[in-house]
Amino acid sequence: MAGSTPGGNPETLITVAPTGAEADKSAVPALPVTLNELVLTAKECEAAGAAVVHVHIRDGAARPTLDPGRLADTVAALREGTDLIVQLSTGGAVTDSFADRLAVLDSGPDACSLTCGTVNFGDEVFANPWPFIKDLYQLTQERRVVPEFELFDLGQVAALHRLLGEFGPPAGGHVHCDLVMGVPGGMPGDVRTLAAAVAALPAGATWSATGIGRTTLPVLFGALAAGGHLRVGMEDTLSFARGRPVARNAELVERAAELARFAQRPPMPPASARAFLGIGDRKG
Ligand code: KMH
Ligand code: ZN
Repeated sequence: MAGSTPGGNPETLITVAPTGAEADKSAVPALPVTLNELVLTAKECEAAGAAVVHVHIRDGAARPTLDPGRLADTVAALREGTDLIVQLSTGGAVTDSFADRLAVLDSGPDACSLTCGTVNFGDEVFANPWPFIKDLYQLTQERRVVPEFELFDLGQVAALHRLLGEFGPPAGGHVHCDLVMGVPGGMPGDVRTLAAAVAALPAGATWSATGIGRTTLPVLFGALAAGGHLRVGMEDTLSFARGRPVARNAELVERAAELARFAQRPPMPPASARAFLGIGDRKG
């Protein structure tokens, strides 16, 4: 399988996605929505073993926003407070315009998400038509922002092959994907589907996986067993165990790190993750 051990990476890249655009702060008080809450969360998650933070931000009323000033402040504050790789979401919320999603790159993140196709998203649609995908990809190349290819379905793997074939390698030269599994409307979060998706990835690509909601643990165990990397966080799951809500993002990172160590693939520190993903040091 592409990017698998043995012979692959002896460490596990852990990404935390602490907020997302969907959960409601009034229903989920532990969700980090202010800049302070986000930076504190990021620090705790770094201490627990995360190397990348996948960032969605909220406005003063805790609603999702792509406000450029807030995004720039967020990038600066995360860089000031942590060594984490700052990956801004270009997916935003399902209601965000393509123009606003492209403008996310103006905030100068280390990395960004880039979803490779449209997917039903519960009762909504997460729109990523080909013209938008290729505009965003070319912008990442121009701005030297390293994309993480988000794959919600097997057809999106085909779009990734097309993208690389038509426009060449990404900034940094390395292809890293994130399999987002278990979204209602996307690929299911099970090991059979995980294996099929990984087998279809471009040669030399590495990958993380995350399972939404109840698929979190099967996907986590499957990814570790197959030599993949991990994404966890309250964007993807709000339950730590049956009937027990997540109390803080860091406990999801702590669990992932413990299982990674148990699998003899300890968490990858941020400096190694930069080299692994082809991201230069922007702090120096
Ligand atoms: N909030 C979803 C509609 C991404 O961050 O790039 C899209 C999403 C993917 O979360
Ligand atoms: Zn996201």
